[in-house]
Order: sequence, then C-alpha cells, then structure tokens
Amino acid sequence: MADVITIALSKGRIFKETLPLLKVAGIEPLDDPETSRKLILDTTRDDVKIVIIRATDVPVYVQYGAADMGVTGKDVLVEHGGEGLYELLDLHIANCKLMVAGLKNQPLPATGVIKVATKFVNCAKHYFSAQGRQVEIIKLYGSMELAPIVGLADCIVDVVDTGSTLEANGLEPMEHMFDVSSRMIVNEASMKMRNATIRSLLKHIESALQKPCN
Ligand code: PRT
Ligand code: MG
Repeated sequence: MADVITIALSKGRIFKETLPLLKVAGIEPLDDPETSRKLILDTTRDDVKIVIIRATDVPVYVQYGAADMGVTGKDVLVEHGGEGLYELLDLHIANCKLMVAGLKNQPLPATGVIKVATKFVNCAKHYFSAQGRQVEIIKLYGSMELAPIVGLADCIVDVVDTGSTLEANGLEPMEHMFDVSSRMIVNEASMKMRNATIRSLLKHIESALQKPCN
C-alpha cells in the first residue's frame, strides 16, 4: 500500500485559499468541508488525505505526527511555539496583522498593570514583557472586541485585517506586533520518513506561488 500523507487544514479562509495551491500538485478534495460532515477527506490522489480541524489545533496535530503537514497562520504558529515541526513555506495567503487594540482616544496606562484580553496569551506575554510593561492577561476564546467595551480589559491582542471589526465596535488599532500570513508546516519525523513525497509536494506548491495569479 502506498504511504499516505495527511494534510491538516482548517475550514474557512485557509481551506479556500490553500485549495488552488494544492490543485497544482494534483490534490483536490472529493468533498467540500463546508457542506460535508466528514473530518477526513479523500482527494484525487490516493496517497494524500486532508483532515479538517480547528485553526488552533493544526500545529498540535502536526507536532504529534497525527498529520504530516498542515497550513496555519503565523499567529497560531507563534502562539503554539513551533515545537516538533518545521515551518517550510510562506504561502502569502490569509494575510493580516497581530495588533494591540483598544477604545478610541483612550491610550493605555503608561504605568501600572495593563489588562489585556486575548486568545494569544503567549504572544501577548512575550510582546509586553520584552518592553518591560506589566500585564494581566485575560484568556478569551472569541469576540475579543467586546472586552474593552464592557470594562473587562484595557486592550485586546487580536488579528486585524481591514480594521472594520474594530471600527464597528468603537475600537482602534494601537500597536502593530507582527505581520501574519499562512505557513506550510511539516512534522519533523515525517520530513525524514517521507522526504521524497513531501519535497515533491512542496516543489509543486512553490511553483504555484511563483505564478502571478497567486
Ligand atoms: O474561527 P475559529 O475560532 O475556528 O478559528 P480562527 O478564527 O483562528 O480561524 P479563521 O479561519 O477565522 O482564521 C484562520 C487564520 O486566518 C488566522 O489564524 C489568521 O492567520 C488568518 N486571518 C486572516 C484571520 C483574519 N485574516 C481575520 N480577519 N483570522 C481572523 N480574522 C478575524 C479577526 O479575528 C477579527 O474578528 O476577522 C476579524 C477582523 O477582520 P477585519 O477585516 O474586520 O479587520
Ligand atoms: Mg474565526
């Protein structure tokens, strides 16, 4: 039996934007995860399967070898720490920025403890402590924008694209932490065991990235 490569993707923007890249390697899923309930998708290649998981779980699956490869945002990757995996390719998709944001015209306290609501606990801790600023981190799983409005936090750390979600909630971007795009990640052991297959797949994807329409 042919050795099967498993690729972890999350539904939504990453799935949609990764599809055209996989297509050049002859990989097309046989089901649409938006309409199918299947979590493991067969593809047009017998030796490739796609697993559909939550965005934050992608590095975890790849780290433990439950998936050989995956596509994940740099935000999620930095938050995870990258243990047990290689970051091999910047796919230049799902671009955004990780930012500190807060209520309009309400600067952060210059001294004392800043209350930060976020799901990016590690990123936030590292960013503020590198600047010698004291923070209390409040871990949330979503709708971060609400936290400063209801007085739960002074600011949030979240990904921002157009800024319209901040704007709609009376918030403004305050500090740019880093630029985010999606990365192709590979399990360290898979890279050794399945080197030829993985290398050829990456080569196809790289060639697709060089085409102007991508
Ligand atoms: O939704 P779920 O909780 O399952 O997970 P997720 O939000 O991590 O997944 P998903 O699919 O929403 O995002 C996957 C990846 O896409 C993220 O890890 C980022 O790397 C990248 N990405 C790019 C974004 C955005 N753009 C983005 N705009 N992820 C989230 N957003 C959200 C943001 O959180 C905010 O609520 O969109 C809102 C802001 O958008 P603007 O355009 O109003 O600024
Ligand atoms: Mg989301």
